[in-house]
Amino acid sequence: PRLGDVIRRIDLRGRRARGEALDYRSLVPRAEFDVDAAIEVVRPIMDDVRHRGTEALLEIASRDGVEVTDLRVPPERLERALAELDPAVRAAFEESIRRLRVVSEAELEKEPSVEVVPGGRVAQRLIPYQRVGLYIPGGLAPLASTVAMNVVPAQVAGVGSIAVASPAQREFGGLPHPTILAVCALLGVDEVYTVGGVGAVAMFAYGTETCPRVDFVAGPGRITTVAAKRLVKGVVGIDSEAGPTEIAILADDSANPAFVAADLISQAEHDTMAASVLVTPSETLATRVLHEIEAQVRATKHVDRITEALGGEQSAIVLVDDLEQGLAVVDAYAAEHLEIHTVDADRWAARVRNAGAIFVGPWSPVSLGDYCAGSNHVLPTGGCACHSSGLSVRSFLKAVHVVTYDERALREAVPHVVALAEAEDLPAHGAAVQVRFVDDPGGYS
Ligand code: HSO
Ligand code: ZN
Repeated sequence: PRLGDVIRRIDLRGRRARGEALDYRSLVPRAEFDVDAAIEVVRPIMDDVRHRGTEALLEIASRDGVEVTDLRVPPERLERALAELDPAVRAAFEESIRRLRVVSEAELEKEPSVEVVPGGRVAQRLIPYQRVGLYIPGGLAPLASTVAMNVVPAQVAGVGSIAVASPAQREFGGLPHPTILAVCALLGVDEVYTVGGVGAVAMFAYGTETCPRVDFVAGPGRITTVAAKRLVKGVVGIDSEAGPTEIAILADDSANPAFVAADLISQAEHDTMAASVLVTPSETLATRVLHEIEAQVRATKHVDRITEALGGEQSAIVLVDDLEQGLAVVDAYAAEHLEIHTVDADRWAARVRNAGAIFVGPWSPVSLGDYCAGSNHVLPTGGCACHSSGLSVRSFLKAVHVVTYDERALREAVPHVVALAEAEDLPAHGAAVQVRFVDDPGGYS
Protein backbone atom coordinates (compact mmCIF):
# COMPACT_ATOMS: atom_id res chain seq x y z
CA PRO A 1 0.00 0.00 0.00
CA ARG A 2 1.07 3.59 -0.62
CA LEU A 3 1.95 5.87 2.24
CA GLY A 4 -1.27 7.45 3.36
CA ASP A 5 -3.27 4.36 2.45
CA VAL A 6 -1.92 2.61 5.51
CA ILE A 7 -4.27 4.39 7.86
CA ARG A 8 -6.84 7.02 7.05
CA ARG A 9 -6.64 10.64 8.16
CA ILE A 10 -9.46 12.63 9.64
CA ASP A 11 -8.72 16.35 9.74
CA LEU A 12 -10.73 18.37 12.22
CA ARG A 13 -8.46 21.40 12.12
CA GLY A 14 -10.21 24.70 11.62
CA ARG A 15 -13.65 23.15 11.59
CA ARG A 16 -14.45 24.25 15.12
CA ALA A 17 -13.51 27.84 14.20
CA ARG A 18 -15.76 27.64 11.14
CA GLY A 19 -18.59 26.90 13.52
CA GLU A 20 -19.23 23.38 12.23
CA ALA A 21 -21.13 21.09 14.58
CA LEU A 22 -18.74 18.26 15.33
CA ASP A 23 -20.02 14.93 16.57
CA TYR A 24 -16.96 13.40 18.15
CA ARG A 25 -18.78 10.24 19.13
CA SER A 26 -19.38 9.10 15.56
CA LEU A 27 -16.08 10.40 14.25
CA VAL A 28 -14.30 7.05 14.30
CA PRO A 29 -16.79 4.22 13.85
CA ARG A 30 -16.43 0.97 15.71
CA ALA A 31 -15.89 -2.24 13.74
CA GLU A 32 -19.09 -4.12 12.96
CA PHE A 33 -19.78 -6.47 15.90
CA ASP A 34 -23.36 -7.72 15.60
CA VAL A 35 -23.98 -9.84 18.66
CA ASP A 36 -27.75 -10.09 18.08
CA ALA A 37 -27.23 -11.98 14.82
CA ALA A 38 -24.94 -14.44 16.58
CA ILE A 39 -27.52 -15.11 19.30
CA GLU A 40 -29.78 -17.05 16.93
CA VAL A 41 -26.84 -19.20 15.88
CA VAL A 42 -25.79 -20.13 19.40
CA ARG A 43 -29.22 -20.61 20.99
CA PRO A 44 -29.75 -24.22 19.82
CA ILE A 45 -26.23 -25.16 20.93
CA MET A 46 -26.86 -23.69 24.38
CA ASP A 47 -30.17 -25.54 24.66
CA ASP A 48 -28.51 -28.78 23.65
CA VAL A 49 -25.86 -28.44 26.38
CA ARG A 50 -28.53 -27.49 28.88
CA HIS A 51 -30.49 -30.67 28.20
CA ARG A 52 -27.82 -33.23 27.35
CA GLY A 53 -24.80 -31.84 29.22
CA THR A 54 -21.50 -33.66 28.80
CA GLU A 55 -22.72 -35.77 25.86
CA ALA A 56 -23.60 -32.63 23.90
CA LEU A 57 -20.25 -31.03 24.72
CA LEU A 58 -18.33 -34.08 23.46
CA GLU A 59 -20.37 -34.03 20.25
CA ILE A 60 -19.70 -30.33 19.71
CA ALA A 61 -15.96 -30.96 20.02
CA SER A 62 -16.02 -33.78 17.48
CA ARG A 63 -18.16 -31.67 15.11
CA ASP A 64 -15.38 -29.07 15.37
CA GLY A 65 -13.01 -31.80 14.24
CA VAL A 66 -11.29 -32.63 17.53
CA GLU A 67 -11.86 -35.87 19.40
CA VAL A 68 -12.21 -35.23 23.13
CA THR A 69 -12.63 -38.20 25.44
CA ASP A 70 -12.54 -36.52 28.82
CA LEU A 71 -13.84 -32.98 29.36
CA ARG A 72 -11.88 -32.55 32.60
CA VAL A 73 -8.14 -32.14 32.09
CA PRO A 74 -6.35 -34.74 34.26
CA PRO A 75 -4.26 -33.07 37.02
CA GLU A 76 -1.08 -34.76 35.80
CA ARG A 77 -1.46 -33.04 32.43
CA LEU A 78 -1.55 -29.66 34.20
CA GLU A 79 1.59 -30.52 36.14
CA ARG A 80 3.31 -31.81 33.04
CA ALA A 81 2.49 -28.63 31.11
CA LEU A 82 4.03 -26.58 33.91
CA ALA A 83 7.14 -28.77 34.04
CA GLU A 84 7.56 -28.37 30.28
CA LEU A 85 7.02 -24.61 30.26
CA ASP A 86 10.02 -22.62 29.03
CA PRO A 87 11.81 -21.31 32.16
CA ALA A 88 11.94 -17.72 30.87
CA VAL A 89 8.20 -17.79 30.15
CA ARG A 90 7.57 -19.30 33.58
CA ALA A 91 9.62 -16.57 35.27
CA ALA A 92 7.72 -13.91 33.31
CA PHE A 93 4.37 -15.36 34.33
CA GLU A 94 5.49 -15.55 37.96
CA GLU A 95 6.43 -11.88 37.94
CA SER A 96 3.23 -10.92 36.12
CA ILE A 97 1.16 -12.82 38.69
CA ARG A 98 3.10 -11.28 41.58
CA ARG A 99 2.39 -7.74 40.29
CA LEU A 100 -1.28 -8.52 39.69
CA ARG A 101 -1.52 -9.77 43.29
CA VAL A 102 0.12 -6.64 44.68
CA VAL A 103 -2.42 -4.47 42.85
CA SER A 104 -5.41 -6.69 43.66
CA GLU A 105 -4.54 -6.77 47.36
CA ALA A 106 -4.19 -2.99 47.46
CA GLU A 107 -7.62 -2.69 45.86
CA LEU A 108 -9.42 -4.79 48.46
CA GLU A 109 -11.74 -2.27 50.01
CA LYS A 110 -12.60 -1.74 53.65
CA GLU A 111 -16.10 -2.76 54.62
CA PRO A 112 -17.82 0.41 55.80
CA SER A 113 -20.04 0.29 58.87
CA VAL A 114 -21.92 3.40 59.98
CA GLU A 115 -24.17 4.28 62.90
CA VAL A 116 -27.06 6.01 61.12
CA VAL A 117 -28.92 6.94 64.31
CA PRO A 118 -28.09 5.96 67.89
CA GLY A 119 -28.60 2.19 68.03
CA GLY A 120 -29.14 1.84 64.28
CA ARG A 121 -26.28 0.55 62.17
CA VAL A 122 -25.78 -0.31 58.49
CA ALA A 123 -22.66 -2.14 57.45
CA GLN A 124 -21.59 -3.30 54.03
CA ARG A 125 -20.09 -6.73 53.67
CA LEU A 126 -18.19 -7.60 50.53
CA ILE A 127 -18.77 -11.26 49.85
CA PRO A 128 -16.93 -13.10 47.07
CA TYR A 129 -18.80 -15.23 44.59
CA GLN A 130 -18.73 -18.84 45.66
CA ARG A 131 -17.86 -20.30 42.29
CA VAL A 132 -16.79 -18.73 39.00
CA GLY A 133 -16.22 -20.11 35.52
CA LEU A 134 -13.60 -18.58 33.32
CA TYR A 135 -13.28 -19.04 29.59
CA ILE A 136 -9.98 -18.65 27.73
CA PRO A 137 -10.19 -18.69 23.92
CA GLY A 138 -7.92 -20.73 21.68
CA GLY A 139 -8.31 -18.46 18.67
CA LEU A 140 -5.62 -16.70 16.68
CA ALA A 141 -3.28 -16.58 19.65
CA PRO A 142 -3.62 -18.59 22.86
CA LEU A 143 -3.93 -15.78 25.40
CA ALA A 144 -2.42 -17.49 28.41
CA SER A 145 -1.85 -14.12 30.08
CA THR A 146 -5.63 -13.73 30.24
CA VAL A 147 -5.77 -16.71 32.62
CA ALA A 148 -3.77 -14.76 35.20
CA MET A 149 -5.74 -11.55 34.58
CA ASN A 150 -8.96 -13.35 35.52
CA VAL A 151 -7.79 -15.80 38.15
CA VAL A 152 -5.64 -13.50 40.30
CA PRO A 153 -8.34 -10.95 41.17
CA ALA A 154 -10.83 -13.79 41.74
CA GLN A 155 -8.42 -15.49 44.13
CA VAL A 156 -7.58 -12.27 45.98
CA ALA A 157 -11.30 -11.51 46.28
CA GLY A 158 -11.66 -14.87 48.01
CA VAL A 159 -13.58 -16.87 45.40
CA GLY A 160 -13.40 -20.43 46.72
CA SER A 161 -14.01 -22.41 43.57
CA ILE A 162 -12.57 -21.46 40.17
CA ALA A 163 -13.12 -23.48 36.99
CA VAL A 164 -11.36 -22.73 33.71
CA ALA A 165 -12.38 -23.86 30.22
CA SER A 166 -10.49 -23.58 26.95
CA PRO A 167 -11.03 -25.28 23.58
CA ALA A 168 -9.38 -28.50 22.44
CA GLN A 169 -6.38 -28.05 20.15
CA ARG A 170 -5.76 -30.73 17.57
CA GLU A 171 -1.99 -30.28 17.66
CA PHE A 172 -1.99 -30.84 21.41
CA GLY A 173 -3.86 -34.12 21.43
CA GLY A 174 -7.30 -32.66 22.02
CA LEU A 175 -6.28 -30.72 25.14
CA PRO A 176 -6.25 -26.93 25.55
CA HIS A 177 -3.04 -25.09 24.68
CA PRO A 178 -0.23 -26.26 27.02
CA THR A 179 0.73 -22.70 28.05
CA ILE A 180 -2.84 -22.16 29.25
CA LEU A 181 -2.64 -25.40 31.24
CA ALA A 182 0.73 -24.40 32.66
CA VAL A 183 -0.53 -21.04 33.89
CA CYS A 184 -3.52 -22.76 35.53
CA ALA A 185 -1.07 -25.03 37.35
CA LEU A 186 1.07 -22.06 38.34
CA LEU A 187 -1.99 -20.37 39.84
CA GLY A 188 -3.11 -23.50 41.66
CA VAL A 189 -6.24 -23.90 39.52
CA ASP A 190 -6.83 -27.63 39.09
CA GLU A 191 -10.35 -27.64 37.66
CA VAL A 192 -9.80 -27.19 33.94
CA TYR A 193 -12.11 -28.30 31.13
CA THR A 194 -11.48 -28.91 27.46
CA VAL A 195 -14.48 -27.02 26.13
CA GLY A 196 -14.82 -24.24 23.54
CA GLY A 197 -16.58 -20.85 23.89
CA VAL A 198 -20.32 -21.38 23.48
CA GLY A 199 -20.22 -24.83 25.09
CA ALA A 200 -18.16 -23.52 28.00
CA VAL A 201 -20.58 -20.69 28.72
CA ALA A 202 -23.52 -23.11 28.66
CA MET A 203 -21.67 -25.64 30.81
CA PHE A 204 -20.82 -23.01 33.42
CA ALA A 205 -24.27 -21.42 33.47
CA TYR A 206 -26.42 -24.55 33.52
CA GLY A 207 -24.01 -27.07 35.04
CA THR A 208 -23.47 -30.63 33.80
CA GLU A 209 -22.74 -34.03 35.39
CA THR A 210 -19.04 -33.21 35.23
CA CYS A 211 -19.06 -29.47 35.96
CA PRO A 212 -21.29 -27.98 38.68
CA ARG A 213 -22.89 -24.67 37.73
CA VAL A 214 -21.15 -21.43 38.64
CA ASP A 215 -22.42 -18.06 39.94
CA PHE A 216 -20.45 -15.90 37.53
CA VAL A 217 -18.91 -16.38 34.08
CA ALA A 218 -15.95 -14.29 32.93
CA GLY A 219 -13.57 -14.34 30.03
CA PRO A 220 -13.27 -13.01 26.49
CA GLY A 221 -14.10 -14.77 23.26
CA ARG A 222 -15.35 -14.53 19.74
CA ILE A 223 -18.68 -12.99 18.85
CA THR A 224 -20.42 -16.33 19.41
CA THR A 225 -19.03 -16.54 22.95
CA VAL A 226 -20.21 -12.99 23.62
CA ALA A 227 -23.67 -13.97 22.31
CA ALA A 228 -23.69 -17.04 24.55
CA LYS A 229 -22.91 -14.88 27.57
CA ARG A 230 -25.77 -12.53 26.71
CA LEU A 231 -28.11 -15.51 26.60
CA VAL A 232 -27.24 -16.69 30.11
CA LYS A 233 -27.14 -13.26 31.70
CA GLY A 234 -29.54 -13.41 34.62
CA VAL A 235 -29.08 -17.15 35.03
CA VAL A 236 -25.53 -16.27 36.09
CA GLY A 237 -23.57 -13.03 36.39
CA ILE A 238 -21.27 -12.17 33.49
CA ASP A 239 -18.35 -9.80 33.10
CA SER A 240 -18.56 -6.97 30.59
CA GLU A 241 -18.62 -7.91 26.92
CA ALA A 242 -15.29 -7.73 25.18
CA GLY A 243 -15.35 -6.78 21.51
CA PRO A 244 -12.35 -6.17 19.24
CA THR A 245 -9.45 -4.51 21.04
CA GLU A 246 -8.75 -0.76 20.74
CA ILE A 247 -5.92 1.65 21.38
CA ALA A 248 -6.21 5.43 21.25
CA ILE A 249 -3.18 7.66 21.65
CA LEU A 250 -3.27 11.35 22.52
CA ALA A 251 0.06 12.85 21.51
CA ASP A 252 1.78 16.15 20.83
CA ASP A 253 5.09 17.18 19.24
CA SER A 254 7.04 15.81 22.18
CA ALA A 255 6.02 12.23 21.37
CA ASN A 256 8.46 9.71 19.93
CA PRO A 257 6.94 8.65 16.57
CA ALA A 258 8.59 5.21 16.72
CA PHE A 259 6.97 4.50 20.10
CA VAL A 260 3.58 5.76 18.94
CA ALA A 261 3.69 3.70 15.74
CA ALA A 262 4.82 0.56 17.56
CA ASP A 263 1.98 0.83 20.06
CA LEU A 264 -0.65 1.42 17.34
CA ILE A 265 0.69 -1.66 15.55
CA SER A 266 0.83 -3.78 18.71
CA GLN A 267 -2.91 -3.79 19.27
CA ALA A 268 -3.66 -4.11 15.55
CA GLU A 269 -1.84 -7.43 15.83
CA HIS A 270 -4.79 -8.95 17.72
CA ASP A 271 -7.43 -8.93 15.08
CA THR A 272 -8.33 -7.53 11.66
CA MET A 273 -11.14 -5.69 13.45
CA ALA A 274 -8.82 -4.13 16.06
CA ALA A 275 -8.84 -0.32 16.18
CA SER A 276 -5.78 1.95 16.38
CA VAL A 277 -6.47 5.66 16.68
CA LEU A 278 -3.95 8.48 17.00
CA VAL A 279 -5.24 11.90 18.02
CA THR A 280 -2.78 14.77 17.69
CA PRO A 281 -2.58 18.48 16.93
CA SER A 282 0.85 17.92 15.35
CA GLU A 283 1.02 17.49 11.58
CA THR A 284 4.74 16.72 11.93
CA LEU A 285 4.11 13.91 14.37
CA ALA A 286 1.29 12.51 12.22
CA THR A 287 3.58 12.32 9.19
CA ARG A 288 6.45 10.78 11.13
CA VAL A 289 4.16 8.20 12.70
CA LEU A 290 2.89 7.30 9.25
CA HIS A 291 6.46 6.71 8.03
CA GLU A 292 7.23 4.67 11.12
CA ILE A 293 4.13 2.53 10.64
CA GLU A 294 5.17 1.82 7.07
CA ALA A 295 8.63 0.73 8.11
CA GLN A 296 7.64 -1.20 11.21
CA VAL A 297 4.66 -3.07 9.76
CA ARG A 298 6.84 -4.49 7.03
CA ALA A 299 9.17 -6.01 9.61
CA THR A 300 6.48 -7.63 11.72
CA LYS A 301 5.22 -11.21 11.58
CA HIS A 302 1.46 -10.76 11.11
CA VAL A 303 1.64 -8.18 8.32
CA ASP A 304 -1.70 -9.01 6.70
CA ARG A 305 -3.71 -8.94 9.89
CA ILE A 306 -2.12 -5.66 11.01
CA THR A 307 -2.46 -3.99 7.61
CA GLU A 308 -6.13 -4.86 7.48
CA ALA A 309 -6.76 -3.56 11.01
CA LEU A 310 -4.91 -0.28 10.41
CA GLY A 311 -6.53 0.18 7.00
CA GLY A 312 -10.01 -0.48 8.34
CA GLU A 313 -12.64 2.16 8.96
CA GLN A 314 -12.16 1.72 12.67
CA SER A 315 -8.57 3.02 12.62
CA ALA A 316 -7.46 6.60 11.96
CA ILE A 317 -5.10 9.46 12.58
CA VAL A 318 -7.22 12.36 13.77
CA LEU A 319 -5.74 15.84 13.44
CA VAL A 320 -7.12 18.33 15.93
CA ASP A 321 -6.69 22.07 16.60
CA ASP A 322 -5.09 21.54 20.00
CA LEU A 323 -4.79 19.03 22.85
CA GLU A 324 -7.94 20.42 24.41
CA GLN A 325 -9.92 19.28 21.38
CA GLY A 326 -7.88 16.07 21.36
CA LEU A 327 -9.01 15.36 24.90
CA ALA A 328 -12.63 15.88 23.86
CA VAL A 329 -12.14 13.44 20.97
CA VAL A 330 -10.56 10.66 23.05
CA ASP A 331 -13.14 11.15 25.79
CA ALA A 332 -15.97 10.77 23.28
CA TYR A 333 -14.30 7.71 21.78
CA ALA A 334 -13.87 6.05 25.20
CA ALA A 335 -11.12 3.66 24.14
CA GLU A 336 -10.34 0.38 25.80
CA HIS A 337 -6.72 1.58 26.11
CA LEU A 338 -5.63 5.22 26.06
CA GLU A 339 -1.99 6.28 25.92
CA ILE A 340 -0.92 9.86 26.62
CA HIS A 341 2.32 11.02 25.00
CA THR A 342 2.40 14.75 25.74
CA VAL A 343 4.23 17.31 27.79
CA ASP A 344 2.62 17.15 31.26
CA ALA A 345 1.14 13.75 30.46
CA ASP A 346 0.01 13.34 34.08
CA ARG A 347 -2.05 16.48 33.92
CA TRP A 348 -3.82 15.43 30.71
CA ALA A 349 -4.35 11.92 32.04
CA ALA A 350 -6.01 13.30 35.17
CA ARG A 351 -8.58 15.07 33.00
CA VAL A 352 -9.62 11.97 31.03
CA ARG A 353 -13.06 10.73 31.92
CA ASN A 354 -13.63 7.80 29.56
CA ALA A 355 -11.05 5.04 28.99
CA GLY A 356 -10.78 1.40 30.05
CA ALA A 357 -7.21 1.99 31.23
CA ILE A 358 -4.90 4.99 30.88
CA PHE A 359 -1.19 4.62 30.11
CA VAL A 360 0.77 7.72 31.00
CA GLY A 361 3.98 8.82 29.29
CA PRO A 362 6.38 7.12 26.88
CA TRP A 363 7.44 4.37 29.29
CA SER A 364 3.99 2.90 29.93
CA PRO A 365 2.98 1.14 26.70
CA VAL A 366 -0.19 -0.93 26.41
CA SER A 367 1.93 -4.06 25.83
CA LEU A 368 3.32 -3.65 29.33
CA GLY A 369 -0.24 -3.51 30.62
CA ASP A 370 -1.16 -6.54 28.54
CA TYR A 371 1.41 -8.64 30.36
CA CYS A 372 3.25 -7.25 33.27
CA ALA A 373 2.27 -3.85 34.68
CA GLY A 374 0.15 -5.22 37.51
CA SER A 375 -2.94 -3.63 35.93
CA ASN A 376 -5.65 -5.79 34.36
CA HIS A 377 -5.95 -6.27 30.60
CA VAL A 378 -9.61 -7.29 30.64
CA LEU A 379 -11.13 -3.91 29.81
CA PRO A 380 -14.35 -2.42 28.40
CA THR A 381 -14.37 -2.01 24.60
CA GLY A 382 -16.75 -0.51 22.03
CA GLY A 383 -17.29 2.71 24.01
CA CYS A 384 -18.41 0.85 27.13
CA ALA A 385 -15.66 2.64 29.06
CA CYS A 386 -18.29 5.39 29.58
CA HIS A 387 -20.09 3.15 32.05
CA SER A 388 -18.03 0.04 32.74
CA SER A 389 -14.77 -0.83 34.47
CA GLY A 390 -12.04 -3.30 33.72
CA LEU A 391 -11.76 -6.52 35.66
CA SER A 392 -10.54 -6.21 39.26
CA VAL A 393 -11.15 -7.73 42.69
CA ARG A 394 -14.38 -5.74 42.78
CA SER A 395 -15.68 -7.75 39.80
CA PHE A 396 -15.74 -10.85 42.00
CA LEU A 397 -17.40 -9.36 45.09
CA LYS A 398 -21.03 -8.72 45.97
CA ALA A 399 -21.92 -5.92 48.35
CA VAL A 400 -24.43 -6.90 51.03
CA HIS A 401 -25.96 -4.44 53.48
CA VAL A 402 -26.20 -5.74 57.04
CA VAL A 403 -28.84 -3.87 59.04
CA THR A 404 -28.83 -3.94 62.86
CA TYR A 405 -31.26 -1.65 64.73
CA ASP A 406 -32.06 -1.91 68.42
CA GLU A 407 -35.51 -1.39 69.93
CA ARG A 408 -35.03 2.28 70.64
CA ALA A 409 -33.76 3.04 67.16
CA LEU A 410 -36.65 1.19 65.51
CA ARG A 411 -39.21 2.91 67.78
CA GLU A 412 -37.97 6.26 66.52
CA ALA A 413 -38.42 5.18 62.91
CA VAL A 414 -41.99 3.87 63.32
CA PRO A 415 -43.80 7.07 62.21
CA HIS A 416 -41.62 7.34 59.10
CA VAL A 417 -42.16 3.75 58.06
CA VAL A 418 -45.91 4.04 58.67
CA ALA A 419 -46.18 7.31 56.72
CA LEU A 420 -44.29 5.91 53.74
CA ALA A 421 -46.20 2.61 53.84
CA GLU A 422 -49.50 4.51 53.76
CA ALA A 423 -48.27 6.71 50.92
CA GLU A 424 -47.61 3.56 48.91
CA ASP A 425 -50.83 1.86 50.00
CA LEU A 426 -48.92 -0.98 51.62
CA PRO A 427 -50.33 -0.87 55.16
CA ALA A 428 -48.98 -4.30 56.12
CA HIS A 429 -45.50 -2.82 55.81
CA GLY A 430 -46.38 -0.26 58.48
CA ALA A 431 -48.07 -2.88 60.62
CA ALA A 432 -44.89 -4.97 60.66
CA VAL A 433 -43.10 -2.29 62.62
CA GLN A 434 -46.11 -1.23 64.74
CA VAL A 435 -46.75 -4.74 65.96
CA ARG A 436 -43.49 -4.60 67.88
CA PHE A 437 -44.63 -1.70 70.01
CA VAL A 438 -48.18 -2.61 71.09
CA ASP A 439 -48.59 -4.04 74.57
CA ASP A 440 -48.55 -7.82 74.51
CA PRO A 441 -48.60 -8.36 70.71
CA GLY A 442 -50.50 -11.53 69.84
CA GLY A 443 -51.39 -12.08 73.47
CA TYR A 444 -48.62 -14.61 74.00
CA SER A 445 -47.53 -13.53 77.44
N1 HSO B 1 -4.61 -6.33 24.51
C1 HSO B 1 -5.53 -7.41 24.81
C2 HSO B 1 -5.01 -8.32 25.88
C3 HSO B 1 -3.83 -9.15 25.49
N2 HSO B 1 -2.79 -8.76 24.75
C4 HSO B 1 -3.54 -10.43 25.83
C5 HSO B 1 -1.92 -9.73 24.62
N3 HSO B 1 -2.39 -10.77 25.30
C6 HSO B 1 -6.87 -6.83 25.25
O1 HSO B 1 -6.75 -5.88 26.23
ZN1 ZN C 1 -2.77 -6.96 23.50
